[in-house]
Amino acid sequence: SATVYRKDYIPPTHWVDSVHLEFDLHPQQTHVHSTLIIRPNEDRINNDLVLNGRDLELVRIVMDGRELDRTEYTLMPNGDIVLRGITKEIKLEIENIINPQANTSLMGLYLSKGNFMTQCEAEGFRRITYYPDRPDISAKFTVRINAPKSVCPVLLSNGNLVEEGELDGNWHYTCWEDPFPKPSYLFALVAGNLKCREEKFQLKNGKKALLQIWVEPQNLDKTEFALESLKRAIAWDEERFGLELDLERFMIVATDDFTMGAMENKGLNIFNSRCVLATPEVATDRDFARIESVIGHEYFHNWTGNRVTCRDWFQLTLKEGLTVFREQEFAADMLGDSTARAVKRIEDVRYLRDRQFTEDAGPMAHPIRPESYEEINNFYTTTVYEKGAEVIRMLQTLLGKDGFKRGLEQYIRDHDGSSATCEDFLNAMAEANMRNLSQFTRWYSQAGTPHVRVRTHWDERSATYTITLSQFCPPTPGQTKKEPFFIPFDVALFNSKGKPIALQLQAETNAKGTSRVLELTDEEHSWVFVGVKEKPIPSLARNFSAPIIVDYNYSPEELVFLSQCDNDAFNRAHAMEELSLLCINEMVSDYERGTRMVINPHYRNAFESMLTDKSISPAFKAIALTLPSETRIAEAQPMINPISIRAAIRSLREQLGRQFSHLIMRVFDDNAPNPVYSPNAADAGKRAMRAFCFELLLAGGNAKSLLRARQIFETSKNLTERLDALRIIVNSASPTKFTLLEAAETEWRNEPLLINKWFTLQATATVPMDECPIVDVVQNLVERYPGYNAHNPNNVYSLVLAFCQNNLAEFHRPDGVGYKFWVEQVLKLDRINPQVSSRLARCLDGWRRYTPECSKLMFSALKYVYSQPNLSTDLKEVVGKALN
Ligand code: B3K
Ligand code: ZN
Repeated sequence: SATVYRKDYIPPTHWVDSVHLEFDLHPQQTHVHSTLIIRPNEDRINNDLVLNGRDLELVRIVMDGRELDRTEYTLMPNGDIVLRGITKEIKLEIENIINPQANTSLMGLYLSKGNFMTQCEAEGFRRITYYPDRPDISAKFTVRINAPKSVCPVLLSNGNLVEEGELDGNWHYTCWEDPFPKPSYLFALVAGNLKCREEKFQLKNGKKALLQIWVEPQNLDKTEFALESLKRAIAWDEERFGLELDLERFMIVATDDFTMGAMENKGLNIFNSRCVLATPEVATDRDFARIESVIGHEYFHNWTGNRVTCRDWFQLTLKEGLTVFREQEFAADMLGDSTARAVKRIEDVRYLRDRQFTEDAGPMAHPIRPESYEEINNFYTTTVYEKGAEVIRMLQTLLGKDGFKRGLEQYIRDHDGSSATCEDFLNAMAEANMRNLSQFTRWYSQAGTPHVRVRTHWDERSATYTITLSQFCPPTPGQTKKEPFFIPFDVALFNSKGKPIALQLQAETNAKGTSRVLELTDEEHSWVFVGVKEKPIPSLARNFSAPIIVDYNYSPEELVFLSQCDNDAFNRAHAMEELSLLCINEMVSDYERGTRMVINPHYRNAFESMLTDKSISPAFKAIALTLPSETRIAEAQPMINPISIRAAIRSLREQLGRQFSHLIMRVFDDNAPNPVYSPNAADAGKRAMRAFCFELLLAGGNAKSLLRARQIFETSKNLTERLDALRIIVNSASPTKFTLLEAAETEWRNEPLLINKWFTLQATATVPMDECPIVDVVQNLVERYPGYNAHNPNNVYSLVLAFCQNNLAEFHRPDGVGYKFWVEQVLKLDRINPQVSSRLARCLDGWRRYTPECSKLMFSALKYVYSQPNLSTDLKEVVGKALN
C-alpha cells in the first residue's frame, strides 16, 4: 500500500466556502444531497479538483445547474472523483447513497442499536459524501436532516438548531447551522431515539449556554456526573487559559459502538458510553476519574483542535498532545492538594512507561510527529498522545506556568480560525517568551526514549557536588543516529537528616531554592553545586520532568531513604518502585535458577515503613505500594519470560501477605471509606488501599479474607468494591469463583458496561480456571457467549484485547495456543473493523524480546497473518512493520 510522507504536503488546489448537506435517513439507503461552493486556490496552478469518496453510490453531479455526464469527471479506482480544469468559483451539487447498516467499520455514518451516528476523524467524511476531505480546508456547514419520526424522534448536527418541522408520511426534519467554519473531520450527525439531561449554564462572559447529554432512554439516570464534569471543564478553561465556550449549545451523545474513547465534533461530541455513563453501581472509581478526564479532553479540543486545527494529519500531536496535557492539568486542578496531584501524576507516568516506552522500543516507534504513514488511523498512538503531552509539559516546565499561558494565548491569537503546524505552536511559545526553542523541535522529529546517565561526585575538601548528565537515545526504525535532545532535568539534594539542601551553582552568588531544573542540551554536561558540606543523596528528574529513562546506580539504602524522605511525592513513589523492581528481578532470577525466591530485605523494610506511615494519605500509599505491572517489569528485562515474572509476583504477594498479615489487617480496618459512596480521590484512595490489603491477605493464605471478599461482593452497593472483591477471588484458588462469576453474569448481562467488566475479569485472570487455560476460557466466551458481539469494539477490547495485551503469562504460553487464538481473531476482526484488528495486532510488536521459544512462534504467527490476501491497509502496515 502507498506510503504518505510529511515532506510531500501540498496546499489544496481549491477552497470550499460553504457546504449544505441534506440527509434522507434510511438504514440501508440514506440519500445524501450536498451543495458546495468551491473556488480555486489562487496560489496553486493545478486546477484538478479531487473529491474523496469511499464506498459511495453516486447518483449525480450537477455543476452550476447542469448535470455532468460520465465523460466530464473521472472516477478513480479508490473511489475518488476528479473534476478537471476548475479555474473559477463553482456551485457543485452531488447526490449519493450510502448504507449505514452495512457499515461495520464505524467510520462515516453507521447504526448503533438502531440510532444513526457518525465518526469522521480522520478520513471518515469521504464515506458520507464526495468532498475534499482534508483538515486544511474549512467551510461553513448547514445541515438538514429528514427522517421518520417514530424511529428518529431526535435529529442532531453541529452548531445551532435553526428550524424544525413536520413532513408528509410521518416524517420530520431539523436544520442546523454551525457558525464556525470547520474541516470535514469535525462534522457530526446523530439521529434516533435518545433522551437528554440538560441545563442552562452561566458562562463567565455573561451569556448562558445550553448543555445536553444525550443517551438511550434507559441510561438517563447515568448522566449526572458527566454533566457536572462538563460544567467543571468549561469553568476551568475560562479560569486557567481564558478560553470561553463559543456556542449557544454544547451537546454530548453516548453510543455503545465506538472505536475510540470519544470525538470532539464541533458542538456535538460523540462518546463511547464507557467514557460518559456512570453511577456508583455501574462505574468504578477509575471510571469516574476517566469520564471527567475525557469530558474535559473533548471539551478542550474546542479551542485546541477545532478553532485552531491541524494543517495535515502529521501534525496530529499539535492538537492531541496539547489537549492531553490540558486534560491532565484539569484533572490535577480538580484534585487540589499536592499529594492527590502526585497520585494522578504517578498514574499518568506509569501508563506512559507501560505503553509508550514499549512502543518507542518496538517496530512501530515514531516521533510524536511521524514523517510517514500508510494508514493514519494507526497513528492515534500513545506516542502522539501521551508522549506528545509530556513534550508540552516540558515546555511549561521550561517557560513557567505564566510563560506557557502567554505562549498558548499567542498561538490561539495567531491561528484562530485556521489550520496550523507544530512549528507554528513552537514559534508562538518562543516569541511570547523570547526564547530560542529550535533545539527543542528534536522532540518532534526523533523517536525513541532517551537515556540520561547520571554521575555524581562529592568533593569533601571543596564542599562541591558535581552532577554530570549524559544522554543517549537508542536507534529506532529509520533513525540510527540521534542529535541531543533539550532535556529539562529537575534535581534536589538531600542531607542525611532527610532535609533538602539550598542549591547554589558555582557561577552563582548565593543559594536559591532547594530544587533546580537543569537544562541538558549537549550530549554531556556537568553542573557544580557549592557549599555542599556532606555527601548528599540526589533526587533526579523530579516529577518526571522529561520522558526519559534515568540511569543512576542508587544503592538500595539510598532508595529506601528517598522512599521515606523525598519531598517530591512522585520521586518518593518512584524510589519505592525501583526497590520493588530490584526485588522482583532478583526473584525472577531465583525462579529461573530453581532456587527459593526471597524478598530483598531493603525492599521489605521500605514496604513495612510505608505501610505503617500514618502521615501519608491512603491514596498515595496505595499507589506507591502497588506492585509494578508485568509490562513494566518486562521493560527492564533483557529477555522477557512472562511465566517467571508472574511466578515472582505471586510469590512476592504471598510472602508479603504472610509476613505482614497483622499489620495489613490493621491497615485494612483503618481505611474504612465513608459508607455513602462518592468517587472523590480521598475515598477512592481508601478503597484502593483496602483492595491492596485484601489481595495480599488472600495471597498469604488468610482464609477469613476470602469470606470477607465474598461478603463484600454480595452486599456492597458500589462497583469499585464489588469488582475488586470479585477480582481477588477470581485470582485465587478458591472454587467459589465459579458461583460468583455466574451470579455476576445473571445480574450484569443486560448492562453493557458491566458485562464488559465481567469479560475483563476472566480475560485477565492470573490462574487457570479449573485447570482450563485462560485462552480457552476467552475463546469459549467469544464463540459461545450470546452477549459477545465481535462488531462491538468494547466487547472486543474487554475480552480479546484485554487477554492478549494484559495477561502476559497466559497469552504467551510456550505451547503457542495464545498466538493461534490471536491469528484467528486478528483475521476475523479485520473483515469487520480494521482499526480494531490493527490495535489487536500490535500485541505482537515486541516479539523480538521474548524467550526464543515464544519469539519463534510469534514470528510465524505474524508471517502467517501477513501472507493472507485482502488485509486492510491498517493491519498490513502494523504487521509489515513488526516483521521488518
Ligand atoms: N480526536 C479523536 C480521535 C478519533 C480518531 C479515530 N480514528 C479522539 C480524541 O483524541 O479526542
Ligand atoms: Zn483528542
